[in-house]
Amino acid sequence: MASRPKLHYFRGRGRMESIRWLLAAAGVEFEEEFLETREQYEKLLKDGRLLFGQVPLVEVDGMMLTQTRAILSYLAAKYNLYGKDEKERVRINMYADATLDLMMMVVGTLFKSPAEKEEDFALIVTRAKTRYFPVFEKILKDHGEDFLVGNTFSWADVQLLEAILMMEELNTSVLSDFPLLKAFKKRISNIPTIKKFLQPGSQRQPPPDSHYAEVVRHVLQL
Ligand SMILES: N[C@@H](CCC(=O)N[C@@H](CS)C(=O)NCC(=O)O)C(=O)O
Repeated sequence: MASRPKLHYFRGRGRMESIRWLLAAAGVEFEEEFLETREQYEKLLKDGRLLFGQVPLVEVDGMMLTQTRAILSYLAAKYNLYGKDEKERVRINMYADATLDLMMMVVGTLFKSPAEKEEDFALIVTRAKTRYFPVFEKILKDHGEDFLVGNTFSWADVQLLEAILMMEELNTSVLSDFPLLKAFKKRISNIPTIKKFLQPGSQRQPPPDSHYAEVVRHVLQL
């Protein structure tokens, strides 16, 4: 039996959280090694495990994978969450890239002051409501199906739900003008693997706090 994927990252969301979501949605058990000290990070560097000197790092199938998007697309293909042909895959890529862009805006506020964060969060919510959510609402409306692509559960659905929940943490009424996204959220949240991941005690990480920011700063010597 193949060994479980092993994730190397901080004990927090950052760029690893979508990878956790995807594995959890696929029903795949994974191990995690949390970076808490500079020494752990230097060891990964010294052992040549970080191709570009950066995390996330995922050990899977005898490979040391880095670069978030590459890792996500490999796992989506491996666990059959990546459509049935090239045309479906390119749509999944577009939708997943869009939601990742949105979520990376939140990740980018980690070291900002509370006042700056508040300002950024307001802009991010506006961006979600004007650039991203109308598109996904229209996609669901136009094809009238349960999932974003090919009426089959895919990486795009997993990541859209992750992004929706993240935006709701910033503004509880962010979905008020998007009835189909509300229904989508409910539907995808009820998929058994996702439902399990949404329960307390899962490997899902909470929003970042000041301790998390301190650890990242210390480990990366920022
Ligand atoms: N394009 C890379 C960026 C990775 C990245 O910036 N990782 C940060 C931690 S979240 C890092 O390792 N920074 C250390 C550095 O750049 O030296 C990805 O998407 O994985």
